[in-house]
Amino acid sequence: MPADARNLRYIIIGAGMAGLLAGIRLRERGEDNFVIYEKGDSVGGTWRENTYPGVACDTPAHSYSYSFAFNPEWSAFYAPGPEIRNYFESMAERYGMHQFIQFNTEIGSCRWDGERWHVKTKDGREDVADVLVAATGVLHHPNTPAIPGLENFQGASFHSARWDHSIDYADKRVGVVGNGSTGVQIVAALSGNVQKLVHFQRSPQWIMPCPDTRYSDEDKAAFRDDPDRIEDVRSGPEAQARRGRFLAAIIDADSPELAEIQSIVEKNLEDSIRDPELREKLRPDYRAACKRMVFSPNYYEKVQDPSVYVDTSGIERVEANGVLMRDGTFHELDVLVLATGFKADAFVRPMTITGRDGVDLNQLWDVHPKAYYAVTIPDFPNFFMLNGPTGPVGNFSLIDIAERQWNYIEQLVSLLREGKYSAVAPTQAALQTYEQKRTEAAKKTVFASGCSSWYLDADGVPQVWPWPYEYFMEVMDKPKLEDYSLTPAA
Ligand code: NA7
Repeated sequence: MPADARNLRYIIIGAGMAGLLAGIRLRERGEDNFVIYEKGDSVGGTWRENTYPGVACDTPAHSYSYSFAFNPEWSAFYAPGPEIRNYFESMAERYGMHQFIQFNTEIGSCRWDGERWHVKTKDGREDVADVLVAATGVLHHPNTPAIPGLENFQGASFHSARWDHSIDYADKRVGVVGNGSTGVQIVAALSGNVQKLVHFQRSPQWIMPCPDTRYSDEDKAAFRDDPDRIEDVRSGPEAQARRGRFLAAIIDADSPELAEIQSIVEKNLEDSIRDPELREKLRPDYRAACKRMVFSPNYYEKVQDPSVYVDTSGIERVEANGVLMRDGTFHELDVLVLATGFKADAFVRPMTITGRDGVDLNQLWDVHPKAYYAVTIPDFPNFFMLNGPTGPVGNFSLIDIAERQWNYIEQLVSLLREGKYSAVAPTQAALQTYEQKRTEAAKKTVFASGCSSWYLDADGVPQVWPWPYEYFMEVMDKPKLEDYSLTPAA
């Protein structure tokens, strides 16, 4: 136990990448008065839930690793989902996290009583803490589409994050609704491995080609022997150039960088799709990177397999044995996969979080979720979010983001540990200024250049970090205490 003036108790919600990070960091400084509540039965969050064929992370594996726990054993430049899940399980093991995690425990509500957080689990248990950390993930609650007749389908139908592994797909006619990163990965993986595959696309997606690089035993040995090689993949000149180009492109839709990305994805489409009719079906009418960029080494190749049909004519309704399209085409199907994304504005919800003087987070977030620099909220003292609303999300490593946010949180928490203050929360004015600046900048990003996506709120404003990543690094480096209201300890 560190020799702090105050021995704080912490509650962390979620044992995915970010919750484990918080636990590991606390443990590292000798803290043991904390618990991680996890509603699932194992660690890994999104990598535990998404087990569909082809699941992989589109951030390079060496970047999608904790900065303090490189993994020379990644099998590929883009790691497959099961390997990432194993990585987090091994992290939980290595850093002794299991003793702190309570699995199968869903939190129902959290209430600030003026001094501490009172947390109630769905099964009726109660706990109290000085500090509450929400590490509940970004894309977590499946979005079930309102497609007429979906409930009448007699075959197997499920969301991509609830993959049914009991089915032998080889002799099945499978439909996949949705062509975000998930739908594209599923179709590429199932193509040629099922009897018939229909990919239902409401809006086409630009596809960024990416290398399908597998690491050989020699590569892994080299990474093992020289961690600088890993550092180079994470932040060497190539990584910096890639990140820099992408960043410049998203924050300015008129930048030469976006023009370059546009020409890459257009060339990918022209060079890869032979049939002109299919090529036009797959050609978006909005700019590259407006929707979250889909990376794929093989979707265009796989979608041209004779067993695959891309239907863009719009779903009229689902019937007992298939899907009827608006142009009258009927696709008889045995399985219907809903790769239809997530409720991206849920964050900690549906938990009830009640702050100072009974302020309800759900009401505060009625229009859209807000948080000061994505981490803290006025009237919710000692409450911190990892990968909360308006943080950088598009195609960056969420691990790097969470690590920087933890560094920031850690500095605020240290004010409590020192015993001078009992509560810390940003001021309303600080959040307002942040939101105003952010909204103005967000309207200029490529995400607002004319497409629908899960980045946009009801008014069409992107709920994202609209500035350079360097600025995020800078603000996470040191909290501006003048933007915080600090309650002196009694
Ligand atoms: P996304 O990127 O939100 O994609 C969802 C897809 O589902 C997208 O193609 C949608 O079409 C489609 N969709 C959603 N509702 C419907 C209905 N009602 N009818 C037809 N099609 C529909 O989710 P993903 O799971 O692919 O990816 C989520 C993130 O996971 C990804 O960005 C990475 O961060 C990892 P639309 O484009 O809206 O026309």
